[in-house]
Amino acid sequence: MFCYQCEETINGTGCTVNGACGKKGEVAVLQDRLIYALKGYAFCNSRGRLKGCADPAFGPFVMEALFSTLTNVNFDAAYFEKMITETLKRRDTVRNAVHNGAPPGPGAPNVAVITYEELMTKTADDIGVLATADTDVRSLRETLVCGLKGLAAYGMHVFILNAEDDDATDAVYQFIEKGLVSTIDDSPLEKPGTTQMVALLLECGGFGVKIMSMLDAANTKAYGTPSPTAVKTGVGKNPGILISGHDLKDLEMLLEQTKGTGVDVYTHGEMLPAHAYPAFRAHAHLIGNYGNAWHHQKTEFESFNGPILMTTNCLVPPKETYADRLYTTNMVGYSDDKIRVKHIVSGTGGAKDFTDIIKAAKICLPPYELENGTVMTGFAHAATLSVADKIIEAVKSGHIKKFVVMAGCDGRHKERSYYTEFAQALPKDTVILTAGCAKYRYNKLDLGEIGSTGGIPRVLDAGQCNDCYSLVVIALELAKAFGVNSVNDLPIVYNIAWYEQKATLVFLALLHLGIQNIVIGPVLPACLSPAVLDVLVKTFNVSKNTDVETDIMRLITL
Ligand code: FSO
Ligand code: SF4
Repeated sequence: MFCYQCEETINGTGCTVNGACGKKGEVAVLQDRLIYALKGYAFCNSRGRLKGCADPAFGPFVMEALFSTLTNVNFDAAYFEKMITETLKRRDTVRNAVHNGAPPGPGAPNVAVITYEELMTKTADDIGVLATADTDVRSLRETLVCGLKGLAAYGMHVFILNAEDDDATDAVYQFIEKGLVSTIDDSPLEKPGTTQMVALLLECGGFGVKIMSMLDAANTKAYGTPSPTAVKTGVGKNPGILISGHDLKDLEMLLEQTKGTGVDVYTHGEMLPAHAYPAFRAHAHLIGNYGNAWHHQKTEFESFNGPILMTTNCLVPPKETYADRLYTTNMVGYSDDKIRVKHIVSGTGGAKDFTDIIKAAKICLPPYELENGTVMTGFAHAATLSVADKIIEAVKSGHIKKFVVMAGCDGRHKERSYYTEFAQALPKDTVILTAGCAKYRYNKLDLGEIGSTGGIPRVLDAGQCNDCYSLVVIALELAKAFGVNSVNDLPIVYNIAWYEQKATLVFLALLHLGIQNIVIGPVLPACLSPAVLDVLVKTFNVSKNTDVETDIMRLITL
């Protein structure tokens, strides 16, 4: 196997035997085969589009398949075998339609004709990341594939909420198709700096902005406008179900089905911002948020005592002590030699039956209390901009000197303590704007409020990682209010933490918006070759974080 799609990749270069995330080599090569099959499906569908016979279900299927290959989503070999079979079946249907049932000509690329049996003999060297020999072309292709995975993940949430806007959604699907096809185009490519591939990366970022805005609108339409909310971190006396991941529709269905059962519901990890939506707050049995970011789950799932529903990433291979209380849904899955995690399937119209989980919860002990306080969330764009006057006044009067965007992901490497220390070291006239699970490194610190104005907390959590969109809206509105031409002229700096491929998409989205001087860490993505990185440095002045003192000096003091 060879996988270097996430921050944890071994030695900063690539996982080659098993993944640091727990993904087995066998599953990694199945994921490579699925991606290869998807490229063939995209190729044939692009031909079908020209002839008016494209597969109308291409978009949702490809999004689900791409999402399943994101870090910490699916560890189940059988799932990938099924998806490869289905992808090839769909590819053949559309290819046959293109050729009116005739066999493809001798010039057809291998991705368009390879059979299941042939594909299952292919190794990572044949069809995976390293199959592209040129390191810069490989870098551009794999960065794009990571961006497409992020796009697919957010697109899937829009799809699940039935919030697709036909034209916009179709443009996203066509871009995913174009992006996948671009990775099998072996015609001579120009070198980075002027290549079409760099343009494609920025185009991917543009679609990232679009899909995050659609998801923002979909969430607000379905669940109301988020507002600042103090979420309890303690526990009640009833047994509970813990829901993790990003899927708000699953939370909606779970809350409905647990009503009046005596079973409480708690959020975990990236589900924390759900508490800020009026539709969820209305449920008295949604008690609070249990625990911290995803990588603490081995201890937190154990002490929770009740069932856990994992709706998206980030799943860590479970311990046997709680594996029988763990359930997956959507494209999440886990199985190994000893454990097969139970999976909840979708029925008609996406309906799910959580009866088994609720039944299991009833015989569990209440959660063991880990802490007992509150944590704030809900500073999405509408809430933050409703106090724009106060914020603008605080900037003008010098009470706020800088906004520091510290969005992104948390992770388990010990260097991540940098983010806690950086937040603590920031001067008191700075405000942290955050989204994503990166917030857990500082959202429980008492960093206080802004000087004399009061009422503006120094950490404003906009929500899940896709709610980075809110941070963009806030920046654009502040630019208007201050009458500057570009968000780069605002007193906003970026110190982003990344872990997986949704963060790659968010990063590309920021570049698409022309944001300069972004600092990322705790390491640079391994997929960036020196030449591609050089383009990003020269065009956007992107850099890696260093140490707290140096970064405070260069981002805040100077
Ligand atoms: Fe975190 Fe995991 Fe939301 Fe990611 S839970 S790391 S960027 O999957 O998706 O922020
Ligand atoms: Fe390694 Fe990350 Fe790939 Fe897992 S997802 S195999 S940790 S690079």
